Amino acid sequence: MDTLKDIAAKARKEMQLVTTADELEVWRVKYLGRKSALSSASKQMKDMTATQRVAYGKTLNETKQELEDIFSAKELEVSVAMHPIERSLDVSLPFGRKAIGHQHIISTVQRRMAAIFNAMGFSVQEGFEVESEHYNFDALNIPAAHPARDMWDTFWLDNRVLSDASDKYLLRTHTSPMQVRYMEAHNPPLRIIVPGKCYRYEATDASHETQFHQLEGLLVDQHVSVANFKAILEEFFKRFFQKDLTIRLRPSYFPFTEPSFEVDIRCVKCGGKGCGVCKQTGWLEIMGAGMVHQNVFEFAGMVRGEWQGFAFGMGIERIAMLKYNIGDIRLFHSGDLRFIRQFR
Ligand code: FA5
Repeated sequence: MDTLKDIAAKARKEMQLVTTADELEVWRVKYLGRKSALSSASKQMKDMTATQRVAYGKTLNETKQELEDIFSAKELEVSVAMHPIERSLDVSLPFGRKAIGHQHIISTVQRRMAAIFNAMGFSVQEGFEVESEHYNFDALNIPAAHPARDMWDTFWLDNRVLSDASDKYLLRTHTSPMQVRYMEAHNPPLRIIVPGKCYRYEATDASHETQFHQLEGLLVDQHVSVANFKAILEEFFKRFFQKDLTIRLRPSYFPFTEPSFEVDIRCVKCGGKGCGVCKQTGWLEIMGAGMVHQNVFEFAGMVRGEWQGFAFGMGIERIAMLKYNIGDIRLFHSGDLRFIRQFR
């Protein structure tokens, strides 16, 4: 027993002098190795009586445990000394910039547009990306087999996965379905905008995507004219592009507006002189619009002839492309961080 105590005392004393990994290894071999004093001491047990062996074995194990503990503690101490960074951690130091996400350019543009319309009294409404055939087409005066349906190449959904199979479902091709949905639930006068994602089953190119965003607008009151529409839109574009811009209306056709127009703005790049962006015409086609068709009021449950209104639908990506001089619509959803990070 005395030998074990001596070994432990000597080992503790020598450990106080250990400062390097090499010295620690020498200590380990001497006190915990196969040929250590402790190992030789354990061999003496074979000459002891059973009672002595129990007591000796207990002290031997305790001594061994103690030496292993002081070895582990010193090992940690030596390792920290070898890696001073861990020991000298200064929590007040500034840390490296973490890469965090930010708003996507489409969201930024959409919010900017919404803020401008908000200031002009329009509230923001959200529709449904999965729409019924009724709201996307029929209630907008586009019955089945109407040739105008060809204007909106549609992703149809498999009805078997939907519980209510009485209507056909699709991914909305435009934000216009919210016109009827909103008018069914609210009485005029009303002013809303509906920003949101739309889908079309069509080939992609620099200005067409299968998935894009529109911002719908609807104003209904007792006396609304095309002049009101033009004034509001001109004001919107002035505020959005922060320039005085001229807009013009060209006759067009949408089954849910009468009359219908395409809206062009004076080219934001060249101011009308003609450039690559406006294909030398001086004008940029920016959206479809018109005076709400009385059939649409009727579909929404209102009395024919009682109300007037205008509606419009503009492509958010197309407007963003003009504002930020972006040459290809496919960049928005490319996931290319070099593009996305420019709009931080
Ligand atoms: C419509 O979708 C009508 N619902 C707009 C409307 C609303 C007319 C209210 C009258 C009253 P159009 O198919 O032209 O119209 O689309 C409107 C705008 O959406 C286009 O001017 C364009 O800016 C954008 N757009 C249409 N298709 C795509 C596409 N594939 N990729 C990107 N933008 C598109």
